[in-house]
Amino acid sequence: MKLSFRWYGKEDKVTLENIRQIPGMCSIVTAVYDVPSGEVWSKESIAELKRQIETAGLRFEVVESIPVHEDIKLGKASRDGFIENYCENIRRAAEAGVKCICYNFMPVFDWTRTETAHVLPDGSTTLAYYQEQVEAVDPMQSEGDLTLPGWDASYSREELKQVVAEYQAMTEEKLWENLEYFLKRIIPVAKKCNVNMAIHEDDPCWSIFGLPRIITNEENLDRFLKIVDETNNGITLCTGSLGCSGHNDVAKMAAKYAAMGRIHFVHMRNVAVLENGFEERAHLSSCGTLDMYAIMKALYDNGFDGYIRPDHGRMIWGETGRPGYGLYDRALGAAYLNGLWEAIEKQ
Ligand code: DNO
Repeated sequence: MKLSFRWYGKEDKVTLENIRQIPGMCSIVTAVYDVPSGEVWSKESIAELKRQIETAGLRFEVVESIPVHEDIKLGKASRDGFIENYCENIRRAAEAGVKCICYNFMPVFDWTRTETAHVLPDGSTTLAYYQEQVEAVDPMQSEGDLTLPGWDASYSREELKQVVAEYQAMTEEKLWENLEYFLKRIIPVAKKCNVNMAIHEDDPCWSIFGLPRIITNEENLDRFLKIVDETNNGITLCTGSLGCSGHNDVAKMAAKYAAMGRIHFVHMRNVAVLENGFEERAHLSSCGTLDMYAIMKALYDNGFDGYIRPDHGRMIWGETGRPGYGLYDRALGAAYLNGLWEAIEKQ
């Protein structure tokens, strides 16, 4: 495994120097964040990221994410231009040495939680999703204060209403068609540039606010991988996104897709699955529902050699910052993943 860590660029309170001191660290995971979805990233911005990262003694091999413009997901006539821009971003990232690009195909809303600072019994705070709170929210109606952490803050309320409305008539099958159209155009480019594309599962892995979501379970991942049956068309195995539904056997999926050589990136995080949703927990298996050892072992036994990063951490030791993306708990997660891997390797 190649240990990696997400960094949000110069504005991130967590510095590259902090990240470099985590044992075993190999690559930074980042993106050009100041360009709207659908546009081409300037070569200068990419080169500057690479320079900063390499100066800190790290590598820049993973991009998370190049966002997919809504017109592509909606299958609008304007999609071809956005797809061409997407391909150009793949080429530019590859030129800078990037090997893996994470993205998702969730309509409008990226990862969704209802609380960003839920207090756990030990006093740490975490991200949580409670179904009754989701049901109490109507993104089309609520005013002002409704911004959840994964959402694209660049939408105004009116724009959000409009784009959600455009999805009202969309079925899952139509979304599959639009995904197919996109993949058939980007994967040949990725292949030529020697970059692995790694789709991220929908988080949570079920429909929210009536919008279709399709990258949600084993059956659908099988279908996804067959659309373009090439190594470059792979996945980000996100244990928390899949594992928040009791229906997904994450260790089984890790084994299966690693054996196929189709997992290029792993997000490792533990969740406690509850009757009415889930809470993110510390990485340690006994802190949540997932068997982190079994997942790591499944990856190891099936020859996984891609990138892996500790996913969301809790806020501990008084740290404040971007929910899920503080330093301390993610660093504890990294140390735990190192420990699991070493033990499995030496067994
Ligand atoms: C949340 C992340 C996601 C992920 C995107 C990939 O913390 O895992 O926002 O980056 O879904 O496109």
